Amino acid sequence: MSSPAITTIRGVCPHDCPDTCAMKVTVEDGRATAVRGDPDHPPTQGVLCTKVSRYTERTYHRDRLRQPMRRVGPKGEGRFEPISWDAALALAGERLGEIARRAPEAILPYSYAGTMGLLQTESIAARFFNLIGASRLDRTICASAGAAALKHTYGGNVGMQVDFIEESQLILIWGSNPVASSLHFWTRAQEAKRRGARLIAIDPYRSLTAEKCHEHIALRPGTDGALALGMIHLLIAQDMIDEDYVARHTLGFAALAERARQWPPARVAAVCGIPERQLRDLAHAYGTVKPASIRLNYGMQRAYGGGNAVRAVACLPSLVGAWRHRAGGMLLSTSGYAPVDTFALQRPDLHPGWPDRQSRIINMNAIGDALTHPGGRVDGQDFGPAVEAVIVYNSNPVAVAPDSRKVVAGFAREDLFTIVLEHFQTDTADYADLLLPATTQLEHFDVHKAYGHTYVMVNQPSIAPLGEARPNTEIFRGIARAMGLDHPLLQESDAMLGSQALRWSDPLMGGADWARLQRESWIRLALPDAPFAEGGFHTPSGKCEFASSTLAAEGRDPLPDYLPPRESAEADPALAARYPLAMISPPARNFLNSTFVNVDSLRKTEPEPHLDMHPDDAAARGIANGDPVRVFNDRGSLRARARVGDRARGGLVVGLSIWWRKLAPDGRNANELTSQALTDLGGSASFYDCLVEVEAWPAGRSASPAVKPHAPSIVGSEGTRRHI
Ligand SMILES: Nc1nc2c(c(=O)[nH]1)N[C@H]1C(S)=C(S)[C@@H](COP(=O)(O)OP(=O)(O)OC[C@H]3O[C@@H](n4cnc5c(=O)[nH]c(N)nc54)[C@H](O)[C@@H]3O)O[C@H]1N2
Ligand SMILES: Nc1nc2c(c(=O)[nH]1)N[C@H]1C(S)=C(S)[C@@H](COP(=O)(O)OP(=O)(O)OC[C@H]3O[C@@H](n4cnc5c(=O)[nH]c(N)nc54)[C@H](O)[C@@H]3O)O[C@H]1N2
Ligand code: SF4
Ligand SMILES: [Mo]
Repeated sequence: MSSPAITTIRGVCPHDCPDTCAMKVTVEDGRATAVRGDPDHPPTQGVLCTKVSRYTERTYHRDRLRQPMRRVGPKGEGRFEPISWDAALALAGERLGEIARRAPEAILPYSYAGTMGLLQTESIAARFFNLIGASRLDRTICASAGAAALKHTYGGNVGMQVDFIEESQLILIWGSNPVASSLHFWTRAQEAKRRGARLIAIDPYRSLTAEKCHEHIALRPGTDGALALGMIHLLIAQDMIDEDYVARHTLGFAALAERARQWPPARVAAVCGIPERQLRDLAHAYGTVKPASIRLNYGMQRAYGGGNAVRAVACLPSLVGAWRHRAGGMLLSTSGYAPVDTFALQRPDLHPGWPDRQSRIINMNAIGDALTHPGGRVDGQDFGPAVEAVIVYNSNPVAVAPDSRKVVAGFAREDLFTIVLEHFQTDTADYADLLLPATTQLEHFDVHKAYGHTYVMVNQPSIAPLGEARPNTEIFRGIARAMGLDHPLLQESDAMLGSQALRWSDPLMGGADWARLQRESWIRLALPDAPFAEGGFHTPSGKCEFASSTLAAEGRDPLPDYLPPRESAEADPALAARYPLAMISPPARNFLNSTFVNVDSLRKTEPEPHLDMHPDDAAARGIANGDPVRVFNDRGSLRARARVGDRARGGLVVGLSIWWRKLAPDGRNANELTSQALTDLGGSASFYDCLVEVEAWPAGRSASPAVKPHAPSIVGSEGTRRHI
């Protein structure tokens, strides 16, 4: 008997996580048996998180989709029958071809970051949608408020490098829970702590991270802009400004100082709901301890004023000259450094109207409204054609998009032609007409950049596709062929796409070429350790723009300000009187958005949806720890189990996310309650700008127990939702 052939293949974790780990995949006789962190890749340091350590469990999961399927039952019920690839592609080609000839903008792509690979996201798919002139999707569900803020302040998604965090003496972890969502940053922050650094968490929730920091500032959600302006006020008032750095490398200091004068400590403390002493201590520490770094993340970006809040925080490192040191500055995203050749990958010039007449843009956060819109002119605005076909890949909108009731109503339209490319039969897949099996990262090739470190990387496939699964690129090539589109750019191979993915001549590539990247698996971008020590921001002025020239050119307020959440006592007292509690729904540690929720061993760690509540809020409603509760607002309602304790500050409830609706006891998740309203900058989602009320679920109401999984949702003429 010969021993099994064992090989190790180098890959990349594809998930929407700043850490973008390098993986080593052990393959025995064609089967992946283990996935480990690569010890040689500096950001990974040999460690993967719990979720991805289980990647083989997910890959070979009994429910993996292995063949194309066609819907046989009503939409939402999730009943399918297998069909051949030829038949599936012919069906897709026929339906899409007919719509594309008549009204190309009636076709809508819907995708996000199920994988972050440059090829399996927007390469052939983008070329295909460009060529047919489909509607364009504004991919704003996550990071666009912060991205817009960084663009107006630093000129792009750029910041300090994670590699030097352990040398920081002060780390503000602001709107971020890296223990759950950026493990490798957290490892470095702990090293800094061992070396004497002070860690301060700024978060309305005592997260797994906040509980491990030296201090926790539990401000009211959505008030970060006021906190940052208060810090600016004190830094200036107490002479803690690096005047030389400000004079040489920033724009608009006098105007910013004037704005900050309106934010004295007492006002800030009242708005943020924190003791004034806490603000004073924070400003003093930030103004005196060097080097100081800020790990800013998405918490604050999910409320209306999120863009302005990020702008205000982003001013801080320049005010104190933190950028002078490689362990100082701010890290929100580093994705703007990598010289990705987006034009080559996506070929916007394939669009029939290029460059003057582009297709309409639909904001992905408003998918509920877009799919339920009749089309044409409504309230004086021309929407264009109603959406007739949607192609979903790398995303699970029925679970993750806000205002589920509308999203479900849209996807439930019998006249909507829906294709879903997936690994699993997700909540969204239940509404597909055609469900097409996609390969996982172990089965396909890809090229990656990261948003939490500064390496570009290559993922080699380690196993053959499971069943009949195909890479997204190949599925789009097939759909194009079935529509009779024979443009050669739609048939380029993944290897060819990989060779085009980066601008090799960019100085940041340090002379590396495609052959070297493939040989070495990753390349560190050739950045200076402290990229803005001598200014050189990517803005039009080359300076850190406190007063933004680009915002001024758009006729908007050039300075950062505090804009209260739309759903707050400040902005809407009447609504706050009816729904006095703010709800946030940040990521659960062992899920990755809605990915992994169906992996049994991980779901065991989050056995059911919980709602964290402060003891005062619970007592006022007669709710005890462990009680079932109903959470509701005008958009919908949801059931969860109360977890009463000191994690949520008063006035706040927290439901960790993102559950698959059909795996939750009542067939719903937090997005039943969230709204489609957009943020101030970047048109981002405002998941955490959400007022609710909570009540004890009346005892003995066993007539409304768990709803049967797969239950479709119907929206009646009054907009009321019921399950059948
Ligand atoms: N395990 C795991 N990791 C993930 C994900 C996941 O689902 N699970 N998702 C990935 C994705 S897509 C993203 S975008 C990132 C997200 O990464 P992070 O932004 O770090 O997300 P969270 O870990 O939820 O941390 C956000 C924190 O902000 C807090 N917060 C909420 N509202 C506010 C506010 O108004 N102000 C302040 N200061 N804080 C607030 C929340 O309580 C939470 O603790 O994580 C990625 N990594
Ligand atoms: N209430 C609430 N809602 C939220 C958030 C929140 O904090 N609270 N967070 C928001 C954020 S930050 C984000 S980024 C979004 C995330 O929303 P999504 O990007 O939709 O992320 P996932 O839920 O992980 O779904 C990704 C899907 O892509 C599939 N997939 C993975 N790889 C591939 C592939 O190669 N091919 C194909 N065809 N499919 C693949 C996976 O199986 C998975 O079902 O959710 C947002 N929604
Ligand atoms: S999800 Fe993040 S921490 Fe986990 S393996 Fe992937 S990149 Fe690393
Ligand atoms: Mo995200």
